[in-house]
Amino acid sequence: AAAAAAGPFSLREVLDAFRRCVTEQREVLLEPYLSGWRGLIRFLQSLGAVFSFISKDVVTKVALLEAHRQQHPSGAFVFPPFGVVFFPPLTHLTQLPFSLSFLQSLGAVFSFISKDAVAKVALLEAHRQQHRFVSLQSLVQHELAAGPAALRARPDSGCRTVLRLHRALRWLQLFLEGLRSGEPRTSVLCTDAYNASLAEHHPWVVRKAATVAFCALPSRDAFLEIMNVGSAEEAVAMLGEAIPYIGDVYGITQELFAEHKLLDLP
Ligand code: 1PX
Repeated sequence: AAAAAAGPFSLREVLDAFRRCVTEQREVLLEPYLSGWRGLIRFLQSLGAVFSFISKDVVTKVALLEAHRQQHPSGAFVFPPFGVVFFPPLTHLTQLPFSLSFLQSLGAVFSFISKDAVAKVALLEAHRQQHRFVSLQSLVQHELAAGPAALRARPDSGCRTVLRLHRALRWLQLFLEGLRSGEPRTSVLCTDAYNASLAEHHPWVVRKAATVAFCALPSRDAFLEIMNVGSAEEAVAMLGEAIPYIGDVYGITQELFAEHKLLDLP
């Protein structure tokens, strides 16, 4: 597993992890659950790397132009303005005025999202190892033993952390379903999936930042390619295989949290 974690992202590995998650007794195993998340995070980090690569490249070019300008103060070229104005509704990045600070802030949004997910996965991994939890069910049972009030008061509980990832898993399920459906505008897919899942749990400023960053997502074809499972047809076929497993994990978790009234843990 350690060796696999070093390679490039592949949807296959995420599919395998979520497939291994659910036991015959309908328990959700924590080890594959967290492996699946690690795979997803690597994907997100590669998106972040693209933005930081682009913005570094722009920084270099801007510096070069600035040097030219200073050398020839009477130079003829006019520099594009660097302010950013957001005009919603946006559906694609090209609708935005070009700006370096905008590119950098997109990179920052994606790295913020992946840092948050990394921190949550690490916290859960620590809980799992400390208590040798095998399943999500045993984690919930253990934390509930102290009483619901004590659980609600803990900002680092496994339950509230799982709940955050659980909501994000719903986003993933919807987004992948959208990709499979054939809709080419990934920004629309991503925004719709987000509005139907995570958005209601996020404050206004996070919703706005996320929605703007979605406009910069790669095309559907690029997504199918980065999934690393072969041709576009093969990628779509694998999505068809993966979505039910993800849906199953989501459904069992949802039921478990509803049963114990944990769906609104602060
Ligand atoms: C082939 C497609 C694969 C796509 C894989 C992408 C993996 C996405 C992983 C997203 C993980 C997001 C976890 C967010 C958890 C969360 O809700 N955290 C918030 C609350 O936490 P707190 O501890 O404070 O209660 C926290 O405030 C963080 C918010 C960050 C903004 C989250 C926006 C998430 C948008 C969904 C991901 C979009 C990624 C686009 C890539 C396709």
